[in-house]
Amino acid sequence: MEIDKSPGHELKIRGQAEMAQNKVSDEKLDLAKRETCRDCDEQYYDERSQVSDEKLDLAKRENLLAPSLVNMLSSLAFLASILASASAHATFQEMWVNGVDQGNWCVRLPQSNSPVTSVTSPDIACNVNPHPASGVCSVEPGDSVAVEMHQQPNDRSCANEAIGGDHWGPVQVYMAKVDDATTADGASANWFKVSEMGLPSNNPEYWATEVLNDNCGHFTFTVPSIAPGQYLLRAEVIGNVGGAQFYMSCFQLDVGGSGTANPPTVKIPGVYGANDPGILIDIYTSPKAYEIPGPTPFGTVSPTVATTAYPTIATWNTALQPSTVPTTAPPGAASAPANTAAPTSAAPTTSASGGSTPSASSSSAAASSTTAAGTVQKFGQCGGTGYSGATACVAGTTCTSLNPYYSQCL
Ligand SMILES: [Cu+2]
Repeated sequence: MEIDKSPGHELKIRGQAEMAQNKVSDEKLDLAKRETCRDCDEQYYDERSQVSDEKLDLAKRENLLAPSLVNMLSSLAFLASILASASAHATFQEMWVNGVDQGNWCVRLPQSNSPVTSVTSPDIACNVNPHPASGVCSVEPGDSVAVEMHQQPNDRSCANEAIGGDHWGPVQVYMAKVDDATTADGASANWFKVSEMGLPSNNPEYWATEVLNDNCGHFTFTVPSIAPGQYLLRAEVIGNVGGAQFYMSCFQLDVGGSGTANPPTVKIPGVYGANDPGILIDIYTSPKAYEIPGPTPFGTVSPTVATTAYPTIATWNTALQPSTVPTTAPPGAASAPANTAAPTSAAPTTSASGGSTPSASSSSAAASSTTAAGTVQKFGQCGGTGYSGATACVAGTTCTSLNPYYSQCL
């Protein structure tokens, strides 16, 4: 695994290692980690190797650590959060456009739910050798887009926290204009931020990741009035658990419409420094404010920190949450060209996701949602620009226009 060797991160790591040494024996720590992480062997081994590194680091530096710092960090809550973090990693897996489920059609799914921890690694752009996406999703300026995070692959249950284990921190969305979203390399793309949320309230302390957890993993934003063309979209959570953990997925988009903006851009990696205020932070001090790292979002204003309780009523209607991921193309979507591997993927392409790239002919949205000739099932497409399938909705539903490109039986 990667260890960020920035001074700030080492400070955090030393604190954790001291905790491990002072409060529990190696055996107990090991046992506790196993118990908190029965379902995630890979994470378990990752986290355990991190502890080993931490202890090594500690051995070299224990004389440098002030006793007061050890005491400060030696709270049971802190220990609990370290142990819990192993079972609570997560990935952005799905997307919604104007309330229509795109599934994971256009996401380059990460291979694991473990975080990236180095702000200088190319992996921080689009995760570590992600699987190729099936295709490209269509959006328009003004569309309401939601990205959806969960801890485990294909588990969309609202009963499970999107990202648990006290992974407190901001949620951010970046976009980058590219020539071809199916082949673009995120680490060399030119990114601008379109949405961010950090600490929406400090009384009580309430983080953007808690907004995710209270909304079944969904974070919703509006596509700004940017120039049409192909884009990568990067959704990110920074979970501050004894050192910043970066969780990101890149989605492949085709932006329509007639927007004209080409916002100023940053490079990822490059945009973050390990010592940035929002990255080098002791989240356990209950900060009253939080400086979100990276540039100011384009076209939106970040909310100021409220000093009253954040309304934690979910804005996402969990009754609509599907239990499975659709296997057909969402409306207006394009398939990835055959034989095109994901740009940054050096990994085997025989994985379940990589092997299931559909052919162009299977991307007709109407195909799987039409039961009998001319009858479209509930939630199936029944109209829209470029649509040539059945238009009659099954009894009890009505063909409803959601936008010029998509009508749905509702
Ligand atoms: Cu973690």
